[in-house]
Amino acid sequence: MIDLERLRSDFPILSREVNGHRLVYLDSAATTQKPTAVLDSMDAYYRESNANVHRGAHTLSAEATELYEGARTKVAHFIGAKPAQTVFTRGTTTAINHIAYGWGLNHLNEGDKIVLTIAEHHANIVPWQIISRHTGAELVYLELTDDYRVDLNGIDRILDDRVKIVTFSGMSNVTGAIGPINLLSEAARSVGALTVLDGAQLVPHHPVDVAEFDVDFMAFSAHKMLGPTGIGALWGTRERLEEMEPTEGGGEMINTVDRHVSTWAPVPHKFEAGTPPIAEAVGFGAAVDYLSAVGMDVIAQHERDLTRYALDRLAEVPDLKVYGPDDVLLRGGAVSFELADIHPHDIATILDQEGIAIRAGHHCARPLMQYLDVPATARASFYLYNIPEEIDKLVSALMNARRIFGL
Ligand code: 7TS
Repeated sequence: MIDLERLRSDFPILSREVNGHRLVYLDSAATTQKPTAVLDSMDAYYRESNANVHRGAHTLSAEATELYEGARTKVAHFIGAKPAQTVFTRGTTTAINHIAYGWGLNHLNEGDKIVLTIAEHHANIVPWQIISRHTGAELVYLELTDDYRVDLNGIDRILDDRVKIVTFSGMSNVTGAIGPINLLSEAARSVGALTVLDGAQLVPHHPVDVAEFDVDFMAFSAHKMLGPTGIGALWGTRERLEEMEPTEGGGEMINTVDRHVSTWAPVPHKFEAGTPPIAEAVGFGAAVDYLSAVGMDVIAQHERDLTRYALDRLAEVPDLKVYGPDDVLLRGGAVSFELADIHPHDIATILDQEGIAIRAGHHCARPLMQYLDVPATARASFYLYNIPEEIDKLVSALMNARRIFGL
């Protein structure tokens, strides 16, 4: 059990007011709030140890390097991985771009196929479209079942030896649906394709041991798991990271540089050109420390309880339709919905008047919106600091929205 009152007091922003109401933050799928431990770690780094990493022999530089590499070790261990296979990136988007440009561009050819699901975030669609334009490889989409899960029916017809990459999210930022990670990676293996797991929504909310997934790459973002913006990670198998080309050249990523040729530093540094986001890495390390101290199992259970409560309470609101599975074992706490024919942006604006932050829009998943045949949805999303009272406030604000629209 989480002592929620105590935990919430670790997040200074949760006690602020918005439009005369105590903030109800239900937009953690977009980005999460930050505990004091994360803020303090970054502040202390700048106040006490600020220097560039992997360079000068002076004390501060050594301290900064130790903090930066120490953060890598923390983040790697958080997902059951080795630091040498954990690359710091700007976030999930950059991590997937590294794979697309670093691997895809050099290994894909005309006639090859990239298989993805219709529920992907643009971060896991657009880089592949660009690579497809460069290489002639074709994008093939898996669609969804009636309960918004990836439809594996007919996957045998789709998967053949032209498929080189199968890429999918661990949890949808729109429907909240989880997986099926292992079924997709097994299917991909059976035709020799490599697998990319977009862990942006999975890693923050579930215990993840990457060794339990038979995937080649996994990407995630610090800011969705209590850490700062501007940093995330790309995990890969040693073999794939070795065969991947660097996508950015510059300082830090080289072994030798001559006039016309250079050789690369070993992985993970090969992919970290330039001065890295050092304070952000420190904050990322503090974030995973915080999550581990609470316990990822405990967090996942808390979110399942909250999501169950939210789905039951939302079912009381007339004309409200949820786009996502109902079984909380098959889904996480991103709950997309529509309310009668009120535009999601109007819902979000009305809720904001009561201090309630939700997201409305296409959630960077336009192909999914087209597939669901909606222009946009409203989305409430939960994290470890949310409480049932906040869901009650959401529901009464939605009832209020109905009244405002004369329903
Ligand atoms: N993949 C998924 C599944 C996501 O939810 C997001 C961000 C990304 C990739 C991209 O992550 P970034 O950190 O590189 O931007 N999702 C959202 C969202 O749902 N609302 O705002 C950002």
